[in-house]
Amino acid sequence: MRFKLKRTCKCLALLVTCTVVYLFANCGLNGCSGRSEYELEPIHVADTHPKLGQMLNVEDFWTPEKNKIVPNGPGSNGAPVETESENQEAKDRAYSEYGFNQFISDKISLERSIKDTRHSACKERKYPQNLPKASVVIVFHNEGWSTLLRTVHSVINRSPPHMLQEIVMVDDYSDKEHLKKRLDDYTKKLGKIKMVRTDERVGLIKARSIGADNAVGDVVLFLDAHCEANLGWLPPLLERIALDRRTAVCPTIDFIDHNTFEYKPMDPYIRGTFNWRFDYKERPVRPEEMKKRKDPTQEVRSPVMAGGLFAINREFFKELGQYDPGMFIWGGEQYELSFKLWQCGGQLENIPCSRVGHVYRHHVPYSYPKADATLINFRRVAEVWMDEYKEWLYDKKPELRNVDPGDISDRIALRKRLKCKSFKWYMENVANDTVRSIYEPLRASGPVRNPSTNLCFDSMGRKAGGELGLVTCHGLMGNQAFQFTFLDEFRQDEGLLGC
Ligand SMILES: [Mn+2]
Repeated sequence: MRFKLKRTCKCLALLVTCTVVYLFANCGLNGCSGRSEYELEPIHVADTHPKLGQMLNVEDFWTPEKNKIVPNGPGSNGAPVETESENQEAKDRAYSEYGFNQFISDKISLERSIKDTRHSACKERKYPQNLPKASVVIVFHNEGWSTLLRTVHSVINRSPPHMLQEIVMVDDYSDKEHLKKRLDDYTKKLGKIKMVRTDERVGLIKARSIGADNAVGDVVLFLDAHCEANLGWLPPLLERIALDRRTAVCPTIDFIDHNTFEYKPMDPYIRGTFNWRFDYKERPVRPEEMKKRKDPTQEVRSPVMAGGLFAINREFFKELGQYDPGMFIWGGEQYELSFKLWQCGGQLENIPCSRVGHVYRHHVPYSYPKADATLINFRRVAEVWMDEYKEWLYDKKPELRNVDPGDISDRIALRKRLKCKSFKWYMENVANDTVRSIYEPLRASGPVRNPSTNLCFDSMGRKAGGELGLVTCHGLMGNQAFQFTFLDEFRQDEGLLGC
């Protein structure tokens, strides 16, 4: 998955700092009326669904004896595993080879238990018995043994067997010995595994297309090669697609620490979006929307997917032209998919009750032969899907103007054939309250002053993620200039933060 984590983290950290300051300023110690805990009101209490058959709790879909999850041992229940100082060298080697602490991963059971991070209402909720079958597609290139196989085992152990058609593993030309015969022999014993190998390095996007072409299930479900599917993860995804074949869904992505492999829950009530430099961003559901929600299990409409983990009806995916075959390696494909989903009659949702942990790498440990791949991909997205709004992107990322997008006539023909809506429609109806830009009007800007002390918030020149200071107001803006946006964010100017 292509998270620019460092940068995202810094910006998120600053946002969190600012939000805390903002909430404290507005709500004080007595709490505020923002995001309160839901009343428990499960909506799926019926015993049968008119089309999809008997309704059951996830735990009742299959016999628990078949669930081989290992409850004890290092890392069980998602606990962190520390590296002893004498193993520092092995850890460093693992980082440079894999981009995360594969040394520690190898010490943890391939079938370890993890925390059930779902809201309690998810466990109460019932799901239909007759859901479509998923083909899980996992692309890998020189992945470590234990992270790859833990992904596979977690899918097999935590999916109702009658909902899992197969796991299509696509080896994008790995050269590590453990990913050859040893992997073939191992996965043959597991059953349900289809191994596909490319005969040259094709990159993530093409490898995923190859995976989808080899899938036969009703739904194609993409996962990264270093994930852990959590309890009950599959039915909530498949249900949404069963109810509307043009809905694509993303699980809530939990956080697996790249050093200790600790499994941590993430906020499920978030929406994916972007800025005008095409950095992927996440924004919480607005407080007024949170108040309207009746049920904590309810899906969250999302303008953009993160890209690594999602599920879609296989036929609908074909109708949408799958991944753009003119794109290279990775980067930008999540925008193409998300924009066309929305513009061409589909929709995209994040599902709070479906949880999948993902190891966020420290760095990508291998290089790609094509340095400008992401820029080409961005340019293709802009030219095909964004109409006049492409100028907003080019203003912020001027190097895109000089990139040759290649032949896009097929994609434009696809957009015409599917009678897709304009990007303006997308901006006004889908991404309307999530895209932050210099174009967005502010509610307020200027210094934040306590009149009785004449002290002002001050960034103290610290970078994103640093602590705010409180110093005498100088009235010169600079480090004391803040903005309050219509997205309820309290922040400094985006340009100053470099995010
Ligand atoms: Mn990843």
